[in-house]
Amino acid sequence: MLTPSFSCGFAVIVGAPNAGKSTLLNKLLRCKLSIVTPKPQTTRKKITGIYHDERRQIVFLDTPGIMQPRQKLHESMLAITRQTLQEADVVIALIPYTKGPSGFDAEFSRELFESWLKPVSKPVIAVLNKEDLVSPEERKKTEGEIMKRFSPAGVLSVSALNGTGLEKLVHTITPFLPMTEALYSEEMLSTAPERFFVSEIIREKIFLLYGKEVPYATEVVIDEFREQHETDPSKKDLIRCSIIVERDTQKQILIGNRGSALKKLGQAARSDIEELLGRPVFLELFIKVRPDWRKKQSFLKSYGY
Ligand SMILES: Nc1nc2c(ncn2[C@@H]2O[C@H](COP(=O)(O)OP(=O)(O)OP(=O)(O)O)[C@@H](O)[C@H]2O)c(=O)[nH]1
Ligand SMILES: [Mg+2]
Repeated sequence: MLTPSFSCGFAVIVGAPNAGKSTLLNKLLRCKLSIVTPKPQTTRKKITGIYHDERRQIVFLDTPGIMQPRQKLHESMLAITRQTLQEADVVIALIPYTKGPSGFDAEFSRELFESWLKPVSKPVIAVLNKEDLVSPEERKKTEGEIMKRFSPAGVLSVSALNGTGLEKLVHTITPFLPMTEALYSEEMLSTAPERFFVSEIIREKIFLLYGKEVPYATEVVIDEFREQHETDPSKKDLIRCSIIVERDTQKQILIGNRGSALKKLGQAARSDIEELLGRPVFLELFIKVRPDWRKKQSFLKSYGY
């Protein structure tokens, strides 16, 4: 009897900020691994999510959105996206449907295919996202247009938000993966450590709770993650983190009137962290001012960029 074939490889998700890359990763994995907010440039680092089923293992890599860099932090984010593309067996070019005559951002898509994907020489599947916003006729027309202009190896539409089209996406990806056994054991959802996800949850809450300026000027660093429950189950784990901002005014905004904003942030973050870890934690947040950290190589490096 023939053994059923098994495929395993890397699918890198790239696209503009807000295209829905992180939403797609989470929906495919049925787990909230990558943070999602309505604000662009939410994701700053590579996020690994491992999809398993009986026929394949797909290591999805979510990346920072491609934009015009306006500071050193952006350059570091784009370098992460560029490096991650090198790992791909197949690239998912995620293009959201937009209102307007062409149905998608034609100019950005040309830039994506010409400047980013062509030099990488990997098979590309164009995935049109947010299909919930358009009619079936518009979908067909835009898919045809994308195929005509950029000749990807495949084109299809999904709604990362509603989960439609994802089964087809998984099937479309599979032929591009090497036929080889699984790289990771079945219970593994990611290769990143818990503390990384903890810092991302805090960043997400900052994006959701504060206005326009503060989230972009903020970084979160875990200073201490003391897993006390292992030695003494009656003790909660202790997580101490620094929230880095660029200016004192931003620190004041984060703290809010008599600490009310920071308290809200801490509560929202702790609740999600406890859900992720499946155990109660003490969360301590400290705010530090590091002038112009986004422009300084030494800071960026120490924050993992
Ligand atoms: N209507 C609709 N909205 C979606 C869909 N997918 C994502 N969104 C929304 O688009 C916004 C951005 O989603 P993200 O997943 O954070 O986008 P991203 O591409 O990861 O963005 P960056 O990390 O900033 O590059 C969020 O408000 C999502 O809820 C979709 O299929 N339909
Ligand atoms: Mg994202």
